[in-house]
Amino acid sequence: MRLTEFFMPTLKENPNEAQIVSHRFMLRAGMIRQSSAGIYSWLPLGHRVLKKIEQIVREEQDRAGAQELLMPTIQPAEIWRESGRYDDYGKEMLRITDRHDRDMLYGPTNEELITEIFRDSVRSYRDLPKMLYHIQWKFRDEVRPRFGIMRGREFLMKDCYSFDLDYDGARRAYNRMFVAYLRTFQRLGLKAIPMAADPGPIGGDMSHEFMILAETGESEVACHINLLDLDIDLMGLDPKGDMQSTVDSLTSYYAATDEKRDPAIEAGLGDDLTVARGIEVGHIFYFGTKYSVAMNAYVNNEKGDKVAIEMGSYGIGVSRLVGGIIEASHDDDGIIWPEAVAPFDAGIINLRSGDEKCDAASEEIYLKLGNAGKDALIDDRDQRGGVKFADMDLIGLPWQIIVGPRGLENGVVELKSRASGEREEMSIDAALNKLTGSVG
Ligand code: 5CA
Repeated sequence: MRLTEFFMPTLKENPNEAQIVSHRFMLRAGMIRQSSAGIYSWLPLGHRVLKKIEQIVREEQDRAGAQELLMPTIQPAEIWRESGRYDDYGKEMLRITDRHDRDMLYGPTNEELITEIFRDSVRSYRDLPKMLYHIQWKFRDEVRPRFGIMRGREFLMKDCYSFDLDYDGARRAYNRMFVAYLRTFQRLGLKAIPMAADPGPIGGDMSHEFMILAETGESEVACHINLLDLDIDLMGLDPKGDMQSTVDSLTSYYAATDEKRDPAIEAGLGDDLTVARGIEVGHIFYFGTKYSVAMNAYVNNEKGDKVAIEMGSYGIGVSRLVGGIIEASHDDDGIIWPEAVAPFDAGIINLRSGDEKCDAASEEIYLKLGNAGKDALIDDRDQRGGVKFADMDLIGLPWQIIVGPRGLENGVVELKSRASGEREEMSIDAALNKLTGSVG
């Protein structure tokens, strides 16, 4: 992609409305644009990151054995009346009336809809277990939408639902998602700590929130310091195996979100306690038969008895993660994207656009990176070097290749790592080699 063609409306000034660093950088880098309070458009740079995160989330859900489907954003009120949540949900639910005067709503979550789909199609224990998920926009008319896409009114969520015959099955599904979440966040370059949580309006009696620690987190959380750098080999685990021992070892340490904190335990921990602020990037729930009983979702078991399906639900804040990653990975100059979610793999800074040699070298690097499957952004604007450096640092691509007339005379370009700030002069081939593992 060429910067002269790319739609990336950056801002020079810090926007007044942005109170936290992720919101500020997302607006300045032209990743998002506010449409109304808590509702955003995703511009191309932001959209690329959102899609990359979504894809990693999807791969880990698939790997855990969940199947993707897509439910609508608009739901009928009827099923929420069945579960009893139509009134409970209060003002957070955006209620809509269609032309036939039917009560509809913009879904804040999908327990009812998935339970309806499931009960209408499944009769026998042979159809269990199942895990179904989708990645879809949700709407919650939050009292205080803030921090940009971190607490939006419209936001993208991955929500998965598990269906099992009994408690043991449901527990296996919960554990599998628990580990899939840790893997997902690890691949996103994040350290997310599972913490005992309050299930809130979703209900149920077992729930964990996955928190990334950051000063700008919305809530105060506390945990045993050992959780801060626990090193468990998640990648080697059988994704569909029994995860109980892994989950047990992770939950054996004290870790609690604000509603679940226990002053007595915390006093006992002494220096082993860390209190910090956290951003909730995922939340998993086991709620047994809460929805299946209310909505009549039963199957026949092996003996022919009718039993209510055991369920759980598992959410990841996909759009919130974009902000969460920036909160966890930035410096004063801008974003530092982990490679897995960077909007482009590398930026090519052509220090003298219009100069035949600089243009040719930049093009060569761009083409060869593309041939090797790497996505690059060339800054081919007619701008001063300082502007180009600042913008490239702001948008945070992991690598910068700086092409200038003086370097080219000596047959070299500069390769800069955004994370470490280290710059190294090398030949074009050596730079390509370093980024792709082979000369294009
Ligand atoms: N049905 C369950 C799980 S599928 C559910 O709705 N859980 S939740 O309420 O905890 O939401 C799941 C995740 O969505 C949260 O962990 C959070 O990361 C994200 N999320 C929730 N509200 C917002 C919001 N207003 N803006 C951005 N992300 C949000």
